[in-house]
Amino acid sequence: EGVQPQDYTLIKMEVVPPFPPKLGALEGRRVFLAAATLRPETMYGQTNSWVLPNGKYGAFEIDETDVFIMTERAALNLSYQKLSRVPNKPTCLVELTGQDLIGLPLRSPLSFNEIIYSLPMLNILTDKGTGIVTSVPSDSPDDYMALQDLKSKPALRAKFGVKNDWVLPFEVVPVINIPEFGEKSAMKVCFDLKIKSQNEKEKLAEAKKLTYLKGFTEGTMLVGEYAGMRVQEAKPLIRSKLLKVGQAVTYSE
Ligand code: A2H
Repeated sequence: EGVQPQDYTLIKMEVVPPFPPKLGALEGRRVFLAAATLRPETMYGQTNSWVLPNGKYGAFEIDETDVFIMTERAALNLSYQKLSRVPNKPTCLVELTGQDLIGLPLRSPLSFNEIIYSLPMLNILTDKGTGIVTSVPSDSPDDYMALQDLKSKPALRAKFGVKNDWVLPFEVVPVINIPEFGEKSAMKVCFDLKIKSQNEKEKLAEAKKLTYLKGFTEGTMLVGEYAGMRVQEAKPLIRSKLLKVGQAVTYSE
């Protein structure tokens, strides 16, 4: 954890029923993967969610109806932020591993893809955010390379039981134009830096720095309610709207 508090937006990615046997105890509840993001304005371009296959997760009671799947650490933080049925104490209904979550169909706010799937990523940190990440390959180099790896490596899909239909139909969806990098900035920067896989962490850190800063300062929205607006201006508007309609909550750590 850094010195500065980080203010995330938790995107409520709804698990589409019927639930698989592992989630059977949650039947009748509204169950969400709670994904921590710093880029709520990119949610139009979601293609999947990421989980750490051997990571430990739980299904935690947020209120009478809603259940969030995330790490226990995040559930504890949320319980101090009034997001727990029992104040200051997380209630875990089901213990889960990341592998249990792979292949869950999700309906996520603002996403042009109506149904997306939960997929494995190996670079997820369990001591940051919720341990669940929503994937926007147009604007995140990490997401772009992890999705490319799954698309191009049948053995990687097989290793984690990932079906072709959860990955192959999903293309990069343009969301933001950056003058220097175009409308698929993550793809362009990964290509320019000759990044070959999600394992090239140093190069990916460089790619992230380039796209993250330029996206915020020079990016323009291409889609959605605020198409044509600068990212700087659109970001707080999109975030507020997601919070207001109950499709997201704030989370700081
Ligand atoms: B961002 P910071 Cl489009 N492990 O969301 C690894 N990465 C995690 C994580 C975890 N436990 N929790 C969150 N993240 C990712 C969107 C996005 C993000 C875009 C572009 C850049 C970007 C879609 N993925 O992040 O270390 C989440 O991915 C680049 C920094 O707290 C979250 O925002 O600064 C970001 O990292 C938080 O990283």
